[in-house]
Amino acid sequence: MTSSHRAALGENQMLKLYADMLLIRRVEERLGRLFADGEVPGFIHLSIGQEAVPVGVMSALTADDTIASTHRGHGHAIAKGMPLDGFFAELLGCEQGLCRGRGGSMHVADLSIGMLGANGIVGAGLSIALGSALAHQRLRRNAIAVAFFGDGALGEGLLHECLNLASLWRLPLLFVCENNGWSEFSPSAGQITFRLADLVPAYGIPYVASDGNDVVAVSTKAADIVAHVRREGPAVLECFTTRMRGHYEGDAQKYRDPAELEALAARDPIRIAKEYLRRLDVGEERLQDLLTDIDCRIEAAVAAARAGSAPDFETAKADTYTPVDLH
Ligand SMILES: Cc1ncc(C[n+]2csc(CCOP(=O)(O)OP(=O)(O)O)c2C)c(N)n1
Ligand SMILES: [Mg+2]
Repeated sequence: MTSSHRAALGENQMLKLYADMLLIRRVEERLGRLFADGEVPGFIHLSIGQEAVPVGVMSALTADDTIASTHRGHGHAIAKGMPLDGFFAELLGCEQGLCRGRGGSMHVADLSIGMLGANGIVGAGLSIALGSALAHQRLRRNAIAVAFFGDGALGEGLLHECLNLASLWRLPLLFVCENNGWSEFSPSAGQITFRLADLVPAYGIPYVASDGNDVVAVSTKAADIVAHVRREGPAVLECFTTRMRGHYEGDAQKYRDPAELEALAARDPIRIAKEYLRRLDVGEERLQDLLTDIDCRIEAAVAAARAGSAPDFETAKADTYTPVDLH
């Protein structure tokens, strides 16, 4: 990124990026506490440390664009504009949730905002986004699709199929790899023998890398590459980022070097964004007001979700099993 790019972001734009990241951070910190208190059914995977990727990419999208996400999908959902009430109600397994409590953390979706769903299957969002991009193209919509995926998906055959088809059909599809160096409890370097930067040229589509913890870098690169996808077809953006928490909440991370964990604070995307704001002379008081406002919105959504009701057993069962006549 050039210095002119850095200078191009004014106070209001920078504050918006910061606020969007802070919202994700505070939502996930709140979720972490709710999970520890036993209020969230199932597992949750927090994206703390990776907020600059969804916020930076979403800053280049329109409401008509669609995204498909991963098991670590809260940040994508919120950055795309998912309403907090429906989000928390879904995470708490309530009928009032966006998927009536059937999806939960790993399958939260909201088609009305183009969020096609988090997904518990590694790599599955790739083909969902590809289908959405095909629909955009065939129906001549002025929209693109974005597939978020982790570095763990680099070992999946589906990635090859999607890169190949997207290139063949010149689909309006942006592949966004969130490379946090980990796949569950194993360093990706021990599982993946190639670099995405070396693979992508074989498909004849552009590849761009970004510091995934610097929201200015991500948003600047996303603006350029999204413009390319709208004009010409598929591209890949790889964001190098940091998973600041365990693979899932409750993961003690004994497999991680304490020195690596200690070094994470310096790479915190919220801290990096704050430095930009300080350089723009945005005062601490303004940031404090922002935080208070975000926390109020979150508490209101949590209270509403707690007042929600569990799905009715019969309808939940009907949504889960298809009656089969065995005779
Ligand atoms: C097809 C499939 N294989 C294996 C798993 C088990 N699994 C869940 S998360 C994960 C690691 C994913 O790593 P990555 O894609 O880098 O995402 P990250 O957790 O780092 O965000 C694995 C192997 C799965 N959910 N789906
Ligand atoms: Mg990973």
